[in-house]
Amino acid sequence: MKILFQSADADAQESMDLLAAHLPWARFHLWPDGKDQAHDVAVCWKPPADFFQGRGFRAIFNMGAGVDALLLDPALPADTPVYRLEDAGMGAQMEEYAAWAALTYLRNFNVYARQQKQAQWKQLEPRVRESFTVGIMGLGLLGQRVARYLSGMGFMVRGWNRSERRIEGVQCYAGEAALGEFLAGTRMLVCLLPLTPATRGVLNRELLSQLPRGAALVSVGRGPHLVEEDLIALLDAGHLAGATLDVLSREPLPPDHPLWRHPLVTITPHISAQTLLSESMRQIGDKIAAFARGEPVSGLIDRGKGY
Ligand code: NDP
Ligand code: OXD
Repeated sequence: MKILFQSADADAQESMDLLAAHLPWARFHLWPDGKDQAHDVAVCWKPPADFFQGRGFRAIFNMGAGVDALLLDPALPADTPVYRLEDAGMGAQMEEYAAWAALTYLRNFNVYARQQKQAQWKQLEPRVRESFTVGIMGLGLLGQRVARYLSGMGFMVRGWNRSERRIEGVQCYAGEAALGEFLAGTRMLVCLLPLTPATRGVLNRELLSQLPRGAALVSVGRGPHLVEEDLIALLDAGHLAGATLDVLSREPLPPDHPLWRHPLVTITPHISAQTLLSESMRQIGDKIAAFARGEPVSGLIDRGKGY
């Protein structure tokens, strides 16, 4: 089997070497080496415009959970199966990130950080996590992990998803009709949806206004879910108390973007769940080995749904 390996990240060679160690029987090229040869399989992350042109891959393995950028590539062959990373060490990180945000908003640590800048010594009313409800949009692999983790910590947790879910300790809502009820009781909203035509711009003024006054937003899915000017307007109006944004409409976020300096906004550079090379390459190695044996491979993207 011949594998064309491409990564926009600096550690492309290291990643490919790790994968090659799992698949000693395969032959590898690191893009753009071997670009004029035929390959059976592509392993890629943020491929350049000419990566798919005229290449008859039998399968494509995405080195990430989200495939939104890949599916927008006009040269992506329509009938070639695309597989994504499933958790691969990202779930534990997402749990930590959501827990950090939940504790921050529960205990007003963001407010105390602002107060410190003004040498202000002022205690706020205490709150307990049993009455602080975290709502998670998207109960897929990562959303379910976050839901279970926060529920285990003692937070009230609810989740909203396209299809019905049953998760112990988590109040589950499904479909558009249940969205309003889900939002009305959510103090901290975590977005873990994939980016698709149906979810682009979903975090807009209309939706965020349905959260109770004083709620917070944690955006960790993809930047284009959020209409950033709507968020700023709701923060400035006092409807939302804070936003923790790990994904932005433009990454890196330009230095002059108003979100950088907004007092109620915390920004991290797309690190809520980073790719762990060793776990990711082991998983992709297992997927390619199963594919080579003609066995079913998990993590297949449904092109119709867009994730
Ligand atoms: P999954 O595909 O496992 O889960 C997606 C979930 O979203 C599914 O439960 C799906 O519902 C639900 N969903 C999809 N569309 C809609 C919709 N229109 N309305 C309601 N629910 C919907 O993905 P993962 O959990 O693995 O990852 C989620 C996203 O997290 C990724 O797509 C990626 O964008 C982002 N991500 C961000 C990272 C970061 O560092 N910031 C790291 C990794 C991922 P159903 O069950 O019905 O299909
Ligand atoms: C992913 C990501 O989708 O890192 O895997 O954002």
